[in-house]
Amino acid sequence: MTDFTPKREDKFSFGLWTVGWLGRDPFGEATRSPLDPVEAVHRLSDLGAHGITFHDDDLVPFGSSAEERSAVVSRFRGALDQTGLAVPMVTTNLFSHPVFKDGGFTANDRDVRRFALRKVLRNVELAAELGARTFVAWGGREGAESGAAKDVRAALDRYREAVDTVCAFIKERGYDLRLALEPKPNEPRGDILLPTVGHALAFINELEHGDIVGVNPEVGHEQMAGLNFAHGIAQALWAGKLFHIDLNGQNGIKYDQDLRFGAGDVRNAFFLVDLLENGGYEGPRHFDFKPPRTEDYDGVWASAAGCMRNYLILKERAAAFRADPQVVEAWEAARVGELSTPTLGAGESVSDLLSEELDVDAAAARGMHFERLDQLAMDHLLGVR
Ligand code: GLT
Ligand code: MN
Ligand code: MN
Repeated sequence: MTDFTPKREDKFSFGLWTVGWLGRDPFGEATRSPLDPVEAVHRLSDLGAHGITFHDDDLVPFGSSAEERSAVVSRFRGALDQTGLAVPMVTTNLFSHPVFKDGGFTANDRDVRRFALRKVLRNVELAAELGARTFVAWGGREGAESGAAKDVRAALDRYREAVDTVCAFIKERGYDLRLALEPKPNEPRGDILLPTVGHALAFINELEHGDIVGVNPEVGHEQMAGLNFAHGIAQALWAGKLFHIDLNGQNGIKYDQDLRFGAGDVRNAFFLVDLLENGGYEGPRHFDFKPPRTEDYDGVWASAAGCMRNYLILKERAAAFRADPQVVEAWEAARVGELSTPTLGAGESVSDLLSEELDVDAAAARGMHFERLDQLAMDHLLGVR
């Protein structure tokens, strides 16, 4: 057993907007004072994180001049150089300013769409300059409250046009950058376009430059829609499209809670970590959470440390589960491995299949032994094995 101390090679990263969230919500004012991005870099580095991510506006306030921007970026870069913290991902804020009240890429107002695209292209340059490999696009304002106000098919045309334009720009400049779309079902819009991992994957298939577009699913966003997050992640991995991930906690179908990782559905978190560790995902383990507004900065850093600690605990529990001989036996009994055998044998024809008979009563009577296997998983998760 380890002491669950995070190390750089664990590839943990945090959004500047997470530890920097001031606690402002629709019902109340900020409960914390602003956090200097340079301080965030140092604190995260001390906690053992590997990277920090940000929206353009988290680092460089909206409307800054070119001089102000370069002063802020060079000060931030100084902190990165001093600590060795990386910037694995950068994203653009197309949701806070009132100009984006009807969206960025899919706003009905064409001037706004053109402004949004310029804002993203400029931020792509900054991402490349800081060595980011992933560029996230969360379209929180791309949606509607009213069925009459949005032509969804036209909006998807414009969404596709924007994403393809950004990707063509990335390729033209030769940047080593891929785009990751982040789905969310609702909030802040009544209904958001590309609401789930499945919708985003289908959208990517319609793109001209889909080869460099994948997804950045967030735990709570799929769970807000009542979906099984680990299943969504498995499908994204299966499609070769899991470019990045937002880890946090959510308790069921309600507002976006953004709890620290592990604080929501812990069973799903266990199977998720098992999948990430064994399913070929090699990207950052990125936390997108909001330290509750009850906390002062001590609580913020305790919350950030808790995200990483919970991931490492679940990783250790998943490894113990897989190494348990009784689990191996229970897997066998549950025929888990049998699902990897193709349904038709090599060279077998459909007529061979049609000529075969099954004793359906005998097959129907066979128990699947899933409960024993699941209880072993619970025992490991709860730490009693
Ligand atoms: C915003 C949202 C997150 C996204 C961020 C990236 S911004 O905080 O709630 O889920 O990942 O744009
Ligand atoms: Mn997110
Ligand atoms: Mn969220």
